[in-house]
Amino acid sequence: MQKLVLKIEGMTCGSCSNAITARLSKFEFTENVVINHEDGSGNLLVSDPYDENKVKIVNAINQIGYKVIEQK
Ligand SMILES: [Cu+2]
Repeated sequence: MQKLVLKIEGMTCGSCSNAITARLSKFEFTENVVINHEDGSGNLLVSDPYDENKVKIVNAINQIGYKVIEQK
């Protein structure tokens, strides 16, 4: 597992962070998903293949109406 740290734009309340958490938790390659709407952060663990899975995660967030502006 590798740690993925995201900066996400567009969250305004707890429902937003819950929606992203629920979406990312559906993936079988994610663990310990923690999304915070107050500072726009996302922290999670991602299993291999890391780069490929990271793209899926970023796309999933963008598809439900938020925007990933930074990832590391
Ligand atoms: Cu909200």
